Amino acid sequence: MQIEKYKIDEINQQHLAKHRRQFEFVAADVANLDLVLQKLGAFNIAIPSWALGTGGTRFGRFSGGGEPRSLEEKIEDVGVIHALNKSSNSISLHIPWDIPENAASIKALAAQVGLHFDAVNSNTFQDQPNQKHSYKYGSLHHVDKAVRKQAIEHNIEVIKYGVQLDSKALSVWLSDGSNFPGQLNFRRAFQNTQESLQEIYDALPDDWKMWIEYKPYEPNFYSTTIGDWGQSYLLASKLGAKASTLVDLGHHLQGTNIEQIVSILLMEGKLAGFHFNDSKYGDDDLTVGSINPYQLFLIFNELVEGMDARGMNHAKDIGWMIDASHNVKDPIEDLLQSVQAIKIAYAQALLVDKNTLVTAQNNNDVTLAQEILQTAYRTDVRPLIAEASLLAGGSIDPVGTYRKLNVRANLIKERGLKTVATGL
Ligand code: PSV
Ligand code: MN
Repeated sequence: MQIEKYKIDEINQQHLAKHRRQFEFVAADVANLDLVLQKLGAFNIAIPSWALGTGGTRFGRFSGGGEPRSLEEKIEDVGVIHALNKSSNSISLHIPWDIPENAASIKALAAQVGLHFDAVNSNTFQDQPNQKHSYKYGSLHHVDKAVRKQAIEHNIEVIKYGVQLDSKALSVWLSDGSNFPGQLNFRRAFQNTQESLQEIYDALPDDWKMWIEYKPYEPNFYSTTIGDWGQSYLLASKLGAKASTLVDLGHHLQGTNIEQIVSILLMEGKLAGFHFNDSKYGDDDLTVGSINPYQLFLIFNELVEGMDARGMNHAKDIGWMIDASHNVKDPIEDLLQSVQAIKIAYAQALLVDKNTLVTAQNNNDVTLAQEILQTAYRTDVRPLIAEASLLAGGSIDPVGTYRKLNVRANLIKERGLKTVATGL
């Protein structure tokens, strides 16, 4: 289904007076208001094709109704999200969960709802039916060259799908690792990974990038071959300028200072982008900003500062993407909340009084430095987000509008109650 703009406008109209009051209150104190609104309007976050169905855990999966049954229906759902928030103009495909059988018609369908294709993701963490070699003991790091070759070929095939869709990046996450001490020669595993990635890298078109994601554990519980940002960075450096490190917020041990990692990667020109989610314990894949919104803000503070230092375009020069999997919520509502949380953190980071912060840092005025960050963080920027959305033709309140329009009930009517989307 598609949401007609007039329906969003009608609902906006009902909330307009209240929105105006709230907007004017916060806008009065925002320096460069037009610039902030313009930046918020330009900011988009890609939606992963595997997040549109209800996610599961290893204990089970409780599917919701009206889940997309095909790539076409996933594109429709992202179209719904984008119509509401005007900040989700691309979709990221995981191959082979979502194979674009007819790229031209898939591209045309996406374009109809204002979407294009973000990075394509390879999958060598699961065995597929009829696959010759198993990935039980890894893929690109495998001791057997034949397994590595199969995984390399899969990645090259994914690039080919991406080229047909005008994607510009291959996102690689490997589950390769070991479960027990002694299982693996770390050095060999790393070297095999590097050699395999090099072959994939050599197959990248000139204007493509390779994003290398790291993760400390799971599904392997003793070691992961690309376990942290250092290992990813090392690989990306050896591979060359097209390769860089992708930060998934859930892929850190508790207490890790992610914002510092982001700052250093950015300084080195090796920050590819993000998989946004939130977590309390491990890779929980919870709604962005639902557990630790302050950390999200601190990450965005480093991003804005670091990107400005390098003269980068906030909207375009980093890959922004959600990677969440919701077990109990309506996936579309959850994604709307995630995008909203990201925009809130971004807007707050744009409000940081940078000049005064630099002076405070140079004077070792710790108290003032903290005050400056927390003043920005404690500003209710939601009316700024709503205004930017309104200006772009979206909704003042995406989740509220989604509910008022009974989108899920319509999807259930259209697709049925018992549908299951591809993904984990
Ligand atoms: C692995 O946990 C991961 O973060 C990778 O990005 C995968 O592609 C994705 O999740 C699969 O859900
Ligand atoms: Mn991820």
